[in-house]
Amino acid sequence: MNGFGAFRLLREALRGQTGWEPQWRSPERPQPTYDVVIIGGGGHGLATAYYLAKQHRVGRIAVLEKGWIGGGNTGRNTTIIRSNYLFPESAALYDHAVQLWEGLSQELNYNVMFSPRGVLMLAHNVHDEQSFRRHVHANRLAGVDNEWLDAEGCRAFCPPLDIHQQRYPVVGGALQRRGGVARHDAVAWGYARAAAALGVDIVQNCEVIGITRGADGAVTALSTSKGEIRTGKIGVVAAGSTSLVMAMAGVRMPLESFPLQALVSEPVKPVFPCVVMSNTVHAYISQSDKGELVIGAGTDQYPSYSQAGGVQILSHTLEAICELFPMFRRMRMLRSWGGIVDTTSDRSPIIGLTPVPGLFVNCGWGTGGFKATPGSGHVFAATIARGEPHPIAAPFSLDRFATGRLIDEAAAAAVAH
Ligand code: FAD
Ligand code: PYC
Repeated sequence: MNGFGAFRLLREALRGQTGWEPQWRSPERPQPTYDVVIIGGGGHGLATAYYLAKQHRVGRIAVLEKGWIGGGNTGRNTTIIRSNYLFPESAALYDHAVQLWEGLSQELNYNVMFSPRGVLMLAHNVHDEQSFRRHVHANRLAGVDNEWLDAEGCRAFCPPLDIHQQRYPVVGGALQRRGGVARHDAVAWGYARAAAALGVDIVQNCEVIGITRGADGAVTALSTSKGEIRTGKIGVVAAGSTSLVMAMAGVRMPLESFPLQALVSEPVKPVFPCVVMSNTVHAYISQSDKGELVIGAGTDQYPSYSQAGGVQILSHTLEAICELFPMFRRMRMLRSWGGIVDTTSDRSPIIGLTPVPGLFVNCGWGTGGFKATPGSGHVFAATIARGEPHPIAAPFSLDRFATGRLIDEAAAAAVAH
């Protein structure tokens, strides 16, 4: 911080922080009419609004958020970014996102702290090794970086890792060097600021409570906690609450909702250089720029809407982390939380049109949607604007659950769900 910055900080502290300018416009109430309304002010919804405003001439756009922007899964996730999925359709979708991550801070003129420090997925047995090697080959064929490391290679890449312990011996791992992490709330704030600058209304504390359809079945309006809004196009981007919101329009979704939990340790000096995931033991770990170890678990085993952390799940995960990284055994944990993830039966998202004219949906990212935020927003915006699926989004249509053209990414989804 330079001298001017320090002086401003002191002045604001002394006068009760009254001089800060908000980073984005956030009107208290919505307008009575919009051309497009996005339900959900998470990263995906805000990114959708940004690309709609920047790349498509669709008129007036609003993002309605029932709480505060980024307060859903966007602000609750462990920020792992990678594109090493098995099928070409998925590789195209997730790598589209990684390519956008690589230039996102410049695109938004906002530091989202994208840090491609490498994501290592550990193999503990022959089955893991076969599965990951298959992913490595498939990814390379699709032009996505991924490489197999033997156990010594894993240890060299991540020195805190104990590859010889008895319980979860490491036989190797798949490494995506372009993978990494970003700062989750900066992603929401960066998209919000850029979208608002292009004229998008971002209305917080505005819950959608009803969707109205006309005689032809098409959407015509929304009821919200801040009044009625007329609109002909609605994009539902309400992870965790998708089934509830879509039910307002009479659409039943092929989704199940589960809590997914994570926790952070006390902050320490930089000790952990990369991201490590172990699907087999349901644990993954990285270190934030604040110094906290960021640790996550698999989903709870039964559906619910509880966002509280549960000791039983977290203690299982911490036991596994302590086996893999014995040097962390004496670390103290600071806090834990959960977020509600919408999961599909093939562990792939749903992006596109719905049976209701004017109603579009983007959901089902399960435990892994943060990594897709820019790509998801980009292709969903094009889908809403044109009224037909963007080519990258086309395989992820809702009707694949009727046609049977599923994209089974259970192994690549990594965190069990
Ligand atoms: P959200 O950020 O949840 O946004 C949806 C918004 O809709 C919410 O803000 C909600 O308040 C709002 N909303 C809902 N109903 C209404 C309504 N009726 N009216 C108005 N607004 C409404 N993904 C990864 O890729 N990597 C990870 O490392 C990772 N780790 C995770 C760890 C945890 C603990 C959790 C919970 C998730 C993790 N994920 C991860 C998944 C990822 O967080 C999500 O897939 C992603 O953030 C979804 O983004 P979104 O913008 O769609 O959802
Ligand atoms: O999708 O890579 C992922 C992930 C890691 C932790 C939670 N989700």
